[in-house]
Amino acid sequence: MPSIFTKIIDREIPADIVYEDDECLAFRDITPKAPTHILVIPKREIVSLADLTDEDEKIVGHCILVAAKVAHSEGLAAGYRVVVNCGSDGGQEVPHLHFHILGGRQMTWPPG
Ligand code: DGP
Repeated sequence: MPSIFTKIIDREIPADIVYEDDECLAFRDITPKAPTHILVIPKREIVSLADLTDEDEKIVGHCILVAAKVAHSEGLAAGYRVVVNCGSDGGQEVPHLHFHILGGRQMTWPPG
């Protein structure tokens, strides 16, 4: 069954898309936890970090590079955080790998 993020990729549900290429999509989070909160996802359905295989090395690197480019284009020159929640203890709610870009405020450490 397609994840809600696959429905965003397929334009079955709307999203505020800020970047797209053949391999990935970036869109604004619907419940932002920071002034800028964008999700970068691979178009290929990968459930989580724990499901990665060797063949995913390129797409994961690509998503991180896109996250850095999107952060730059969003003007996050003061810094930002990229987060991947993995599994239930990691706080992952949507079973489609995604990289959170959070910025526009001071981040705290450790995260909750
Ligand atoms: P996580 O807890 O790491 O699985 O984060 C999932 C994020 O996805 C959460 O911050 C809210 C966001 N989200 C969930 N459903 C939608 C949606 O339909 N549209 C958008 N833009 N974001 C969504």
